[in-house]
Amino acid sequence: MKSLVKKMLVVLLSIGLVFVFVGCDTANAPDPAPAETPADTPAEAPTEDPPVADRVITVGFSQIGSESDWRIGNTVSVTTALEEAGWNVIFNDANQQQHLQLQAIRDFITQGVDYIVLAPIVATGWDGIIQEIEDAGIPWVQIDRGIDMPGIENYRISWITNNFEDEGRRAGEWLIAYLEETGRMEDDINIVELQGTVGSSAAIDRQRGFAEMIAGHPNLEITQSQTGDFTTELGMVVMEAFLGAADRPIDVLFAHNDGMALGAIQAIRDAGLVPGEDIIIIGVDAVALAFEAIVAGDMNVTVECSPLLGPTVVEVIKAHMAGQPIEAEIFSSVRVFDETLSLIMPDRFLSAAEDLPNRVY
Ligand code: GZL
Repeated sequence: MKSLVKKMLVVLLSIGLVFVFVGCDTANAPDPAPAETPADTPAEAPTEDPPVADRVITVGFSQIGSESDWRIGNTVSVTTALEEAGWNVIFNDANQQQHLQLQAIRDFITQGVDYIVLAPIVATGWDGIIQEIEDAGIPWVQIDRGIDMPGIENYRISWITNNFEDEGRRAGEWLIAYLEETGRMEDDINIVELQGTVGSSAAIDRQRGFAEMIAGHPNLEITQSQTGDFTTELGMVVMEAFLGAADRPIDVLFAHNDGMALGAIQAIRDAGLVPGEDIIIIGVDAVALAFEAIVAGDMNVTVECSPLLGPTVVEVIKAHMAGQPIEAEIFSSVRVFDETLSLIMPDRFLSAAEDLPNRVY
């Protein structure tokens, strides 16, 4: 049943429908503090405003798209949490196009939303719209990927994210441990890399972290690196190209997300090779399908990056409404799941088979 719901959500999201998740009525901007009742107000004065945290607000959520199971999990987490808070949600899926995010945010401003939640597709090109949000006096929360803009931390009320560079480092750390454990650390290892969306901080930082970890081992060489835009379809197409262009056997695939890794696995099979054996497959996100592939032996490892940011978004907005202090940056933890090293180094790596029942995205 859950997969049917997810498929329905994917279909609706993919045609870019703008949803309005209705909590209750009224979209009036909340007064940050309950209005004081003037002393000379007659006894039949209207009842006090409800506590600030109980105010019904309208939140505009600008989401990148529905390009991966991670993204869909992020959308479900955030919209569900906002809806469960009793708030009105205006959701926009920008179909992985920055100009549609900019347009959606301008619409939110025109509609006079009380808060904006933004998941920025790439790190640049936001200076103008952020000034427009500032001029409109609308508080906003940044989630997921980063924005490169001087003083950005002074504009948003918080950034709820993951440490992408650490995810890249952990992927490199796992590969080195695996090669050591399998006696291949002195071999010449040919690595190909499926990058995420060009210009996104998730891709830039994962690439940097991975490269940093293997830098001390010149025999570990990234021979081909190209974007698959975080999608399964492009992951397959680009892996086909890697295989066709390789002048020596490919030993390792480092994919910036599990979705691209799963597409690459299909290309590896089509080339008559055995994924997980002929080519070591490393992914990031820790989506359920990756856990299933690891348990089946088709994939070797996934580095967790949590999309379940919704509850924290609600906490941050409620704290802001109540005038309470808010952390400037909030990171989720990074765990690494496989079905090999976790059996001998349980302090460093976790078993995918054990955690599969817990996966929710
Ligand atoms: C990471 C997120 C990335 C995921 C992809 O926080 O921005 O975008 O790794 C998703 O699956 O498309």
